[in-house]
Amino acid sequence: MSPETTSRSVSGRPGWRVDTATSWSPLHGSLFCATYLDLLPCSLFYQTTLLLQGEGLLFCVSATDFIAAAERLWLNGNVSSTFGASIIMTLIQPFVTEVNFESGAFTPRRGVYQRRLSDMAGMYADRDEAARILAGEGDRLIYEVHTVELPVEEGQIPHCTTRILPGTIGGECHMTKGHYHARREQGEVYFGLSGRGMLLLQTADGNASELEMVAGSAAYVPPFWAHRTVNIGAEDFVFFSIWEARAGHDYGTIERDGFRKLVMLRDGEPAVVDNPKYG
Ligand code: M6P
Ligand code: ZN
Repeated sequence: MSPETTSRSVSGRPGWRVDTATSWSPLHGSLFCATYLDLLPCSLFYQTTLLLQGEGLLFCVSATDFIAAAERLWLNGNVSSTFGASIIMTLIQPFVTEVNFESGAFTPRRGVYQRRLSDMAGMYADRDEAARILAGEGDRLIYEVHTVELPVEEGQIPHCTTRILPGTIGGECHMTKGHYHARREQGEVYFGLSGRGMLLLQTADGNASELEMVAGSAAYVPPFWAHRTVNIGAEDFVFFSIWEARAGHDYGTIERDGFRKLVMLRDGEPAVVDNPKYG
């Protein structure tokens, strides 16, 4: 029996197409549902298949969604022992990126985003001073991130460089927004490329840590630790980061509570102090 096929685009994913083929399988009277996701721009390919008994519908846009849907069906007793699934993960071409240790720039240039003072004015302890700088000097660049773009899929390893410009806001050193991983059980590795920085870490249950970083420092961010980097020098602080694709960024918790510690610059030297507004 030749299956009926339908084709549709994936919202928010330009160029992606999903072809769905369904037919009644002669096996066990089950509904055979095959979903193919063809990621055209990168020549990527997923294939997911599932044998369902009785009524069932499975429509997935990623291998992760597929597993979640299959688990739900399994737990709800909608899938019998005829259940079978095969997933072919994304195959992408190997690539190399040249990294400029002073600027953090990637060649070839891939993704870049910038964060300015207006993106994070409320994160500095002295909000009045942040507002004064915005009104006078303008919207200062605080840091920029050079990224590679990879599918958000288990096994992929995103990596990027971050360049934090030197400077202070009300005496507090320029810093990144900072985040927990949405999946708290995922860690990360930072490698210092140039300048002088500090890595602030904390856990939800009260631990805090500060690690100084220079060119050549490899810092480990263990699972469950929120992390923020700070420029404590007079030059740009540039570092390289590597994490697991599905870790995700949870900014909301830090936006709400802040970090336990602040890094101030006093007579050109960093001082780590308690954040009076924490929590
Ligand atoms: C590091 C990594 C990135 C992060 C970047 C900027 O390079 O941890 O994942 O995006 O720093 O930090 P933030 O996302 O907290 O602004
Ligand atoms: Zn992270």
